[in-house]
Amino acid sequence: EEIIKLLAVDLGASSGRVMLGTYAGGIVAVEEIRRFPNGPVEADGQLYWDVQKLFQEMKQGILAAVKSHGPLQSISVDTWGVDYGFLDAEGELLYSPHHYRDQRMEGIALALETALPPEEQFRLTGNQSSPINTVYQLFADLQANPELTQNAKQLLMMPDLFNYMFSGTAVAEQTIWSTSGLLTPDSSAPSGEVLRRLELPAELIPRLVPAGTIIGELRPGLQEELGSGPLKVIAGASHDTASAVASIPYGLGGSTGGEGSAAFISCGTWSLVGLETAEPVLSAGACTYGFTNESCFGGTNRLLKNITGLWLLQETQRGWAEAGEPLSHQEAAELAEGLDRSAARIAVLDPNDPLFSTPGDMPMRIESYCIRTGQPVPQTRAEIIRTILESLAQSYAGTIRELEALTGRPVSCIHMVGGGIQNKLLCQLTADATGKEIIAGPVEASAIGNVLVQLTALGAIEVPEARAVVARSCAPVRYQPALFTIHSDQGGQV
Ligand code: ADP
Ligand code: LRH
Repeated sequence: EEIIKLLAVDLGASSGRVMLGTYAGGIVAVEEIRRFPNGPVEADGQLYWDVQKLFQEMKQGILAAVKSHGPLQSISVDTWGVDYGFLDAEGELLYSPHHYRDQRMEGIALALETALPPEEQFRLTGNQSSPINTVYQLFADLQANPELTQNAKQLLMMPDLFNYMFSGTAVAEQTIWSTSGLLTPDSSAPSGEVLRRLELPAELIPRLVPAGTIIGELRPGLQEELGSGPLKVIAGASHDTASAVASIPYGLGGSTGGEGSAAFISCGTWSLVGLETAEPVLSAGACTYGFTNESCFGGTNRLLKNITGLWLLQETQRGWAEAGEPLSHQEAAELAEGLDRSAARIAVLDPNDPLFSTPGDMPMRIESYCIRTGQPVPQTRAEIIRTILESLAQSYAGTIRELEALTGRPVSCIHMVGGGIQNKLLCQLTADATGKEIIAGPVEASAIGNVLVQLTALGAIEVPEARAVVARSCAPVRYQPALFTIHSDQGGQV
C-alpha cells in the first residue's frame, strides 16, 4: 500500500519544527525531525526575527528528513500571524522582518486611527484593530521610511516569504493574509477602502491564493544542496492558527452539541479562543468584546479572540533562566500542580493588559499589576506560575461566555490544541472555569493541519474528509469540570 510522505514546517513564536508527515491506510501521523528555538532578536533598540537562522534550521531539517525518510513529495511552511518582509526589484529580502512586539507602531497608531478608526477597520476587514496587525506595522514603516515606496516591490507575509525562499514563487496565501487587517472580511481581496484611506500601495500585495495551492517546486539549487529531488512547494493554511484549527477532531465530544457549538482554544505563545462560523461576524458586540474574523481552510470563518497566552509563562521562565535558575516547561507545570492552593497567594491577572505584551521582567510586572489592582502578590515560583495559569483559565472562560452571547448558542465542549495542552493543570483549570468538557489534542495541531492541507492539495484526500482523518488518527485526552463548578451557578447543589 502507498505511503505518502511530506514535510510540514511549523514556525511558532517560541519554537520552530520540521515534521515528517505520513499518510497511509486513512491515518495521518507526524514525526518530529528537528526542533529549534525562536524568539525576538534585538538590534539597535528594535525587535526582529532572525530569518536567515530560521532558514538554515529548516534546511537542516529537510536534509535530515531526506536522509532518513526520502523521497518526499512536498513541503509547506506555516507561521505565526501578522509579520512580513519586503522584496526588492531583484526579489531579495530588503531587511530582516520586524517582530510584532517591536514598539515602532506606538507613536503612529493614533495617526492611523484618526484616518481609520478601530470600528471602521472592523467593519471593512472583520479584523479587530491591534497595533501588532500588519496594517499598523506597514503604515508605521512607510511613515518612517518613505523610500520604501520606491525600494519595496512586494510584501510577503512570513510563511509566504519562506515558501518563496524555497520555491522562487511569491503569492499571498489567504489564511495568513486574513490576519493582516488589509483584506475584506471574507478574505477574498484587499480592501480598496483601507488601502485608499491609509494611502498604502496596492502593488505590494502579491496574487492572492487559497490555502492548499501548489505554487511550484523546490528551487533547483536547493534540490541539489539538500538531495531532495523535485519536492513540490505548497501554500497551505499557512497561518499556524488556521492549520491548528484544520486539525481539530470535531464531532468527538460534547453530549449536547453538533459542530457549530464546539469551541476551540489554541494554546501556544498566544491563546486563540473561538469557534468556526459560516460567515464573518461583524456585529457591534463582536467588535466591542474584542473578537476578530480570520479565514479557515475550506473557506469558513474563524471568530476568535487573541489572548496573551503562555507568553506570560515563557517570559517568566526566560527571566529565571537568565538569573541562573532555569525551569523546564514540565517542571513549571508540575510545580504549580503541587501547590497547596488553600494557603497560596493567587491573583487574577488580565493577560491582555498592555503591561504584559512586551519582553521584560514578568514577575516584577505581575507584582505591580497585583499592587495596582489590590490583590495578593504571588511570592514563590509555584504561586507565580499558578497565578498565570488560573488567570488564563479565567480569561478563557470569560471569552467562551462572550462567544455564547454573540452567537446565541451554548458552547457544548471545548477542543484545546497546541503545545500548551501538555500542561495538564491548565486543561483542568479551563474545564473548571468554563464548566465545559475539554477535549485536548492534538499537541502538534498546526503541523498536523499543515499535513492535512498538503494532502488535499496533492489530491490524496478530499477537503470534507480531512476532519474524519484526524478523528481516526488522534486520541484526545478528556477533562471534566469539577462538579462544584458546574453547579455553583445553580445554588451549589451537587
Ligand atoms: P508556539 O507555536 O507559539 O511557539 P507551542 O504550541 O509550541 O507555541 O507551545 C509552547 C508552550 O507549550 C510553552 O510555552 C509551554 O508553556 C507549553 N509546553 C511545552 N512543552 C510542555 C510540557 N512538556 N509541559 C507543559 N507545558 C509545555
Ligand atoms: C499564534 C498567532 C496568532 C496571532 C499571533 C501573532 O501563533 O498566529 O493567531 O496571529 O500569532
